[in-house]
Amino acid sequence: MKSPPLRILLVNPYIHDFAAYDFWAKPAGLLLLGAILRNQGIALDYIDCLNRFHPRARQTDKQVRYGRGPYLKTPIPKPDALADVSRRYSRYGIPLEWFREDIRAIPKPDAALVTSFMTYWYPGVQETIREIRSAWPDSPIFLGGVYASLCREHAIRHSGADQVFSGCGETALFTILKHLTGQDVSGDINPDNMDSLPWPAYDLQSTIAYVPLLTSLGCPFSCEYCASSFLYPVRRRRSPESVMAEIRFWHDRHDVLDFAFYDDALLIDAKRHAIPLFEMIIQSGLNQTIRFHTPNAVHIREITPETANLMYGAGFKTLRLGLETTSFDPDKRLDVKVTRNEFYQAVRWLKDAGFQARDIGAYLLAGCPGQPVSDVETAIQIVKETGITPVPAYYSPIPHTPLWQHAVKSSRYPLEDDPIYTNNAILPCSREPFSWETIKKIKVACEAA
Ligand code: B12
Repeated sequence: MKSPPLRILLVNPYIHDFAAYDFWAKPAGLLLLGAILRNQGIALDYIDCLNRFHPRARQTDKQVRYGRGPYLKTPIPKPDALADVSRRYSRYGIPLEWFREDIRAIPKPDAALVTSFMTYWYPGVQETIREIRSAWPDSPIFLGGVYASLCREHAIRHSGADQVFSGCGETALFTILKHLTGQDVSGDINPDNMDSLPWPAYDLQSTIAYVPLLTSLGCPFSCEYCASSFLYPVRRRRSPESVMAEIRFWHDRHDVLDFAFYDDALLIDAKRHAIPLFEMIIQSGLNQTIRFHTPNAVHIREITPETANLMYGAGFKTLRLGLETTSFDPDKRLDVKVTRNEFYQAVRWLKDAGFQARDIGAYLLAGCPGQPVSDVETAIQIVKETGITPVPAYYSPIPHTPLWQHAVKSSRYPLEDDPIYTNNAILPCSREPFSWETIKKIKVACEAA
């Protein structure tokens, strides 16, 4: 097919927050769109405001364990809405001057595509869009991603983008291309068939410290606090062969050693999905050199002696388990996934398979509406008895989830007025004004021997 002579700029925006860390966080969706555009013959520029490996960044601290590491940061004033929070607020990412220079160094784009993640990071999205606009006032700016999907109306009013796209980016992309070229450009991809999609263009980065793997979309559970079933109502999966080919590609061509699974439900229906994939990895021999991580957590109930042995054998190094809470009361709404015995058993099987306790963490929700701190402390105790690490996951209220209305009622902030209040760092659903006390209590409980 004849390619339209276009040039498109992709931008991963700044984060404004009290804390942020590159915990294998890459804009997989935006770079997937980049790969589709590149296959259409469209010229691309990519600016990653969060690039830890920017050529002007100091060479120290580049590579922390397994590719993770701290972002560059610049302290900035807090938004007025968060004035009562006694913590420092920063712009995470490259200094603004570097961004300004980089953006003026590229040829004028026909359009800019900006992605977004956490709802409460929208000030970083606004700032990024403002900078693009000031450099290229005539280029249309399109916004998509998680914030654009969860807070569509807010993004339309406040992001500064010319158009906001919620949901599936592949479909949006063809609308954008039609708008820019006047032609139908659909290529041969079908968003419902993940195997028809190219692999995200991680090679647009200056350094590939690790590669995220997305082997499936969606989750069969609908936990009250989670937006997965709103964002991906239909579950889709790739074939194990396609995932294996992608792993091989990044390792063989780009020497990538660390891979992070982004799936919401990696181990679900393991017989047809994860197990054949893990077996292929073992057969390939790549398990001797590469390492896998599950920062987005796996379902504890799906850990069996078989999956535990295969994960260990395939080269999984750091594991996060989705425990969430240990108030194992079937009427409570946060713990639909697992019982106490299932948790103990899963940890035993993982250790028997060869995992070191220190490489396994269990996520525990903290700061949910009506959740007493003592619940979290008990959960921390239960996790510590097994020798693995409790990892607090501070609750961020998310629009379109079942818990949202309850969160709105319990919060001391007007959550519906401004997504800035959904920042999990300020425990928005606890009744008292922000104080370090609760967070300190949880930290101390996690650290105590
Ligand atoms: C992987 C993941 C992570 C990774 C990092 C991801 C990253 N890149 O930063 C890790 C594990 C580190 C992580 C951490 C957290 N996460 Co998270 N994460 C996800 C997850 C599972 C997938 C995101 C993803 O990559 N999806 C796949 C890609 C392909 O999708 P996508 O980016 O949305 O892109 C598609 C479209 O949006 C669109 N698109 C994207 N950009 C653009 C641009 C344009 C112009 C267009 C047209 C389209 C478009 O096209 C793409 C293809 O269709 C989502 C849930 C989900 N299922 O989406 C939660 C999610 C985003 N995370 C969430 C949360 C709460 C967290 C944590 C705060 C958890 C905690 N309590 O500790 C932490 C904090 C992160 C931090 N502060 O750094 C929440 C968001 C909450 C909020 N208020 O916004 C989500 C929604 C999960 C949930 N609980 O419901 N997360």
